[in-house]
Amino acid sequence: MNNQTERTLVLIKPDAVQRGLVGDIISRLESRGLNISGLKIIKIERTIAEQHYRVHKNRPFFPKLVDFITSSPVVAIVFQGRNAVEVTRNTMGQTNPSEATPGTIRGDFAIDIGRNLIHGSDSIKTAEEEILIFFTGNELLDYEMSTDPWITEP
Ligand code: IDP
Ligand code: MG
Repeated sequence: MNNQTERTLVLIKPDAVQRGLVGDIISRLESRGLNISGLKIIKIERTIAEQHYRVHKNRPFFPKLVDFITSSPVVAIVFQGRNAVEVTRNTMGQTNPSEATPGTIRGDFAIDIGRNLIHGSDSIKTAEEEILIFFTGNELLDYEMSTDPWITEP
């Protein structure tokens, strides 16, 4: 990874998996030029969900959020690329899908804040912490794509 390359954690949430939107969501992020460094389908344990969402533990929606994210499998992905954190957040759209811009994942496929399809890390620091919750080092690959020079100016 060069010094402009970042990694970010994406969770394709249970609603998106159940609605058959996994391929579409991956495709949107892949098409922007992010590369998949790690990927797996998992059922999140309650203690892991509580750790992942610990910043929200005093919010009224916390119990329902943990119930939801542990209710059915999620697809966990580490995307890698230039400005991966910001690019992923912009592609996801606003937290509340009712306010999300059309053209974003949430703006095109969702209407309810409790069913907003996708998680993406909100900073480089958060990304580093969240990736460690879901992936071990040997599950993450750092590799060149022949298209890289056509995506980012070297
Ligand atoms: P983010 O997913 O866009 O980063 P956060 O503020 O980090 O949004 O909230 C984490 C998740 O908690 C959201 O994606 C959403 O599923 C849920 N959430 C946030 N705010 C509310 C709320 O006011 N009511 C219900 N669920 C919420
Ligand atoms: Mg967040």
